[in-house]
Amino acid sequence: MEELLHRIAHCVEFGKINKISPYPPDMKEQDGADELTKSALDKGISPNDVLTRGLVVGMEKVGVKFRENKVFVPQVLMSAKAMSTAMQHLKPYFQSGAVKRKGTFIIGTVVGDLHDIGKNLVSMMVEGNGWEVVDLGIDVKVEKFIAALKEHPGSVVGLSALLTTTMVNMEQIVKELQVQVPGTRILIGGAPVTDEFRKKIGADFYSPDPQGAVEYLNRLIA
Ligand code: B1M
Repeated sequence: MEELLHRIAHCVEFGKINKISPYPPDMKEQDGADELTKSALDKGISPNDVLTRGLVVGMEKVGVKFRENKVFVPQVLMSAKAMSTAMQHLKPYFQSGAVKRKGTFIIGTVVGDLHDIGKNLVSMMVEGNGWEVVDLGIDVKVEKFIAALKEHPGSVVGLSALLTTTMVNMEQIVKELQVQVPGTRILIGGAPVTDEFRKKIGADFYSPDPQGAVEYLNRLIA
């Protein structure tokens, strides 16, 4: 069992989706996250173990390597693809409640801003870490965050901005959320954002990268 979970983690870490996937070249024609996850479940390994001791372990390793500039965006995207392909096998267990998500994370790029590459990476890493992610997309107004919070009470909110002209919109969103849905935890990020700015606008946490976002969320439920 340990060996199989280790292989699943390895496939996610190196972005090996399935047997026919040519990437990475040194794993050509080997089973990928897809086949190994199915095989683990068929062998009776619990879906929770497959998730937390296999898939999530691989995704965490990628997050740390990305933070340390040891891998880059394309590798993270391949890992996320391997993860999401494997997750299809776990879907029925999530639906039946046999596997529980850690919590819900609502994320969006703030109003006026159309950049979504960084936001998508955060979204994928958080999802790959066992959280349910509600991705509201780009150019998101405060009303949409509030509506999502009403639908998913108690969720943590993530705001992304890439422009100096739109990071100021974060302030308005944070203030409004604090009034409309008090107690909501708000995490912010994006290239021009800093911790100093976070303090100024009263958000709860700033992360410069996806792994920091994952670690913050996991600390909240520890
Ligand atoms: Co735009 N753009 N862009 N752009 N664009 C930048 C951001 C810019 C720095 C380019 C430049 O001038 N050198 C500049 C901003 C200047 C500033 O305000 N300081 C700029 C500009 C000016 C513009 C336009 C105004 C250009 C124009 O039309 N005149 C326009 C604005 C449109 C709008 O949003 N209203 C515009 C448009 C675009 C495109 C649509 C063409 C395209 C976006 C496509 C897309 O996202 N689907 C685009 C792109 C691609 C860029 C650059 C080249 C790349 C951004 C990116 O994706 N980086 C960028 C220049 C650059 O960075 N070299 C630029 C990769 C990504 C992985 O990093 O998004 O920083 P990043 O995300 C990181 C972290 O920041 C963090 O994690 C991610 C992974 O490490 N992170 C979070 C992000 N969100 C987080 C949330 C968190 C936590 C961490 O918690 C919630």
